[in-house]
Amino acid sequence: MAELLKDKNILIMGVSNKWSIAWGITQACFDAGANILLSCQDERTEKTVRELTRNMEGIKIYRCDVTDDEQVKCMFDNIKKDVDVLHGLVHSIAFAKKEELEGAYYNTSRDGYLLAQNISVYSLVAATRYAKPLMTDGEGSIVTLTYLGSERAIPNYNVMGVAKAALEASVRYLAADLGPDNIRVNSISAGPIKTISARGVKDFTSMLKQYEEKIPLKQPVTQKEIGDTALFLLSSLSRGITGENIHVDGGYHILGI
Ligand code: NAD
Ligand code: IMJ
Repeated sequence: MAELLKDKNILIMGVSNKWSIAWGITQACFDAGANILLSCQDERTEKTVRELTRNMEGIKIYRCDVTDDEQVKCMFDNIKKDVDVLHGLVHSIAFAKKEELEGAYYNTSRDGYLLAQNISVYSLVAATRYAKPLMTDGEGSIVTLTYLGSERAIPNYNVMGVAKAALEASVRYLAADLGPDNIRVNSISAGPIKTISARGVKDFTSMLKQYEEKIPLKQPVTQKEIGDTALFLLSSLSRGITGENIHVDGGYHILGI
């Protein structure tokens, strides 16, 4: 797999720490020879990411809070100056208020609903708009991360499930928009993984245990497995695939439970 992304410039948004799914994707892409560009939310995550990438030569790091249009624009302006062309974009960002991730979905506040959509969905639309003019090499691949809670009513996922449904619909509309430019847009529906975004979630550990007992492949998925699927979607091996959602969840979604 050493050459799959040789000389390809891949922007990965959403690395915070070594548990981040985006970090698993970064490692897979780096090992496949990509030139990696990372974007982090704030000063604190940037510091952690600089430490994580200390020995990875050539990695570029940007700071971008996706709720701020000016920061998104500024990051892509800087990327244009630094690399001129982009081949891949990975969006691995989601956020909802903690209090909206438990109890009944009908208690979701207007503010909490809009915040989840803004950070978890609109950010993909905005990043795609800025990435498109940089994908000038006759090919491009955009990958985002979703979860089964978009298709099923999974306890506590609530407003995030509705945001992921909108994210998956956005993948289809963006794929239709960008197909003529040979830019593909796909999502990976990952099984539960203990990242910082998952750790604080109500009943997460008991949910993970139930999932581990039931999954056809018997092993919970890891950041590395998500990374390898992202590598496939970013590479020309997947050149016939767009608008698709690939479940990387050990087969959990096929079960009738
Ligand atoms: P994570 O906490 O490592 O990643 C979430 C990222 O979102 C963080 O890096 C954070 O900085 C970023 N973010 C939040 N608000 C932001 C903002 N305003 N501006 C810029 N960045 C912002 O957790 P993760 O589990 O790696 O999540 C990555 C993606 O994977 C998310 O879309 C999540 O919904 C999805 N996902 C996670 C799981 C799981 O079980 N962990 C399963 C399926 C899908
Ligand atoms: C999150 C909430 C509820 C149930 C959940 C999750 N299950 C899983 C997750 C079953 C697997 C993790 N996941 C798929 C996410 O997309 C997490 C998103 C998230 C997590 C937090 C926790 C901390 C916080 N806000 C968050 N926003 C989004 O304050």
